[in-house]
Amino acid sequence: MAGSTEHATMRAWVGEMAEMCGPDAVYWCDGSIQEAEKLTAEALASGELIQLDQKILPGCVYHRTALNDVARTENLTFICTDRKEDAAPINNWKSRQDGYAEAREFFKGSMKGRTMYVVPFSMGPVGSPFAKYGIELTDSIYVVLNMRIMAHMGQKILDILGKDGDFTKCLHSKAQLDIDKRRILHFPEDNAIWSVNSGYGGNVLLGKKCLALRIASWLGRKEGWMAEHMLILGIEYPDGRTEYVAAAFPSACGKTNLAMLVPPEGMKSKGYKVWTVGDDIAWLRIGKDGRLWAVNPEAGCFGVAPGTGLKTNPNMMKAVRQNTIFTNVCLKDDKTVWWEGHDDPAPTSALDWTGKPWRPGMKDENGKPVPSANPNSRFTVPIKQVPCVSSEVDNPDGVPISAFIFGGRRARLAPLVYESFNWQHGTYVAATMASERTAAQYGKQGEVRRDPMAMSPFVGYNMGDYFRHWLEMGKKIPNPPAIYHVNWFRQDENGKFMWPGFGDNLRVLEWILNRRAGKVSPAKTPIGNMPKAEDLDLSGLNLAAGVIDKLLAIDKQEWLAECDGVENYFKTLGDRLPAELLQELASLRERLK
Ligand code: OXD
Ligand code: MN
Repeated sequence: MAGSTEHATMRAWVGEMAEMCGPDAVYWCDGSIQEAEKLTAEALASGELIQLDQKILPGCVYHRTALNDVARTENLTFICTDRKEDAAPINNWKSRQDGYAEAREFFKGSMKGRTMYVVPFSMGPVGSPFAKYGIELTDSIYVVLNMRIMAHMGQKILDILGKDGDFTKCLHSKAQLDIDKRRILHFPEDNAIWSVNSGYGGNVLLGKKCLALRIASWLGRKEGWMAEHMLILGIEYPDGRTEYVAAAFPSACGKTNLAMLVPPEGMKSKGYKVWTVGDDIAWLRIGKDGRLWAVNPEAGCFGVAPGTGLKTNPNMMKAVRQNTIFTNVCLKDDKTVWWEGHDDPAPTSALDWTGKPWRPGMKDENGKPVPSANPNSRFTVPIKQVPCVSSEVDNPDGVPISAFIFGGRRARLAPLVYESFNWQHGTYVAATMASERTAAQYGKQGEVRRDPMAMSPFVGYNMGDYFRHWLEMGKKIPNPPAIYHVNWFRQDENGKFMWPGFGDNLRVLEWILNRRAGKVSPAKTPIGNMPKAEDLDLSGLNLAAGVIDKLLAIDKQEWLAECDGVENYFKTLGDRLPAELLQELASLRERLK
């Protein structure tokens, strides 16, 4: 099929890429259901996909990636700019020239015997002032079908681009899935992304991390808006009003669960409801009313399966009953799926994510339990299937944000919640956020890893310039969101979590919104404003005596030590670190004395 477009530069670029990659055919996707059915049938026939039980899981399919291709490969991900300092100091860097030259060799002839699919897509509601358009060329049907869920895709994008509209040029080839030749390259100066030798979502669904965060953060700085690694959540009050918050957490902090939180009984009966606008990425612009407005650029969720169950995320469990692509989970003999943390009992006989027979209790040669699903196994599901999806999810203007919430996983130090004094202080709080390593990660347990704004793998330019952009945006937003820090993971002397988390986190969000509404006054502390215990609704929680005081306690010595850690971290960020952040550090030290 030719693809109905008169966009001459687009056609020329597709032709040039096809020449390099050498596919047997080029197919322009129209985004229709018929097309998706046809491609699915082809992928089922070739073994790229496996059919699941269509009575129990209608519209669902199963996919396995290569064994060495199960997660984003940050060490193989580069920002390619003419000057190194424009990408430094956190990103891997290559010059534009070197990036293209090396990858061209890997792409040459890589699609021989395959079809090159041309996937026109929009991040953000089509036609919205927030929307950014892209064309992804790929030799993977799995990628086409995932992009169809994760973005708005098809002929309508070509229509809106017309003869000369701007778009991000995205090129992907599985090639040989050779890890030594795997590269995820971003060329922000050319508005282009090249990804080769991977088939894992985060590396190959180029609209997601590559475009909607790395390239978009670059465009946002240039054009005066923000691309952030944030969920967007609406909280409906008993009186029917809805306020929106956006929140950023590093991985393994329950971001998707927070985005779909179920209010605890007491708050449900008060009349609170929660609505999901987005679970991973927010694009934010200053609205005519002087507030910051957010859209979710994605149309689907690419969520981590293990740990998802009716207790942790009942909304997601309902969402993935149909039209879902499961990747690297456990495949049961009855052609349904399972993973660690699923509510169903473990299957007595199944294939694990690598395709090998699996049974409960299996141990590896070192005596360690063998999981049936890869720890980073995923489901790809349209966000509209989430029962608590917001009616505003397609609103081209987005939703107004009342608060930003940042958090990490800290066994000590950080209290349950605190409020920054102003935007500049909030930028400092977000820029210094951190998590302690858990047993699930390599390295020394308890060691603190800084992950500014949960964006360290996703800022498409210099980190100091990114902080500068935050500070500059703050000056331009007449009525900015207030900035909070939360910690759901504080532990007692015995290493037990003190806060129940999950739905009960709404109790903290309620305090935040009460603060925004001026209904409660805070206790002022050196690190920020904190709730008075009596202003948190703890009814029905049965917290042991003294626990809430511990959750809200601040140890000045620990905080002074934290300041030393921050100072060392700032030293690694180079000379573009804004002086304002050093001032904030100095003021914090002063307040702690
Ligand atoms: C994700 C991530 O997949 O942050 O969302 O890695
Ligand atoms: Mn993410």
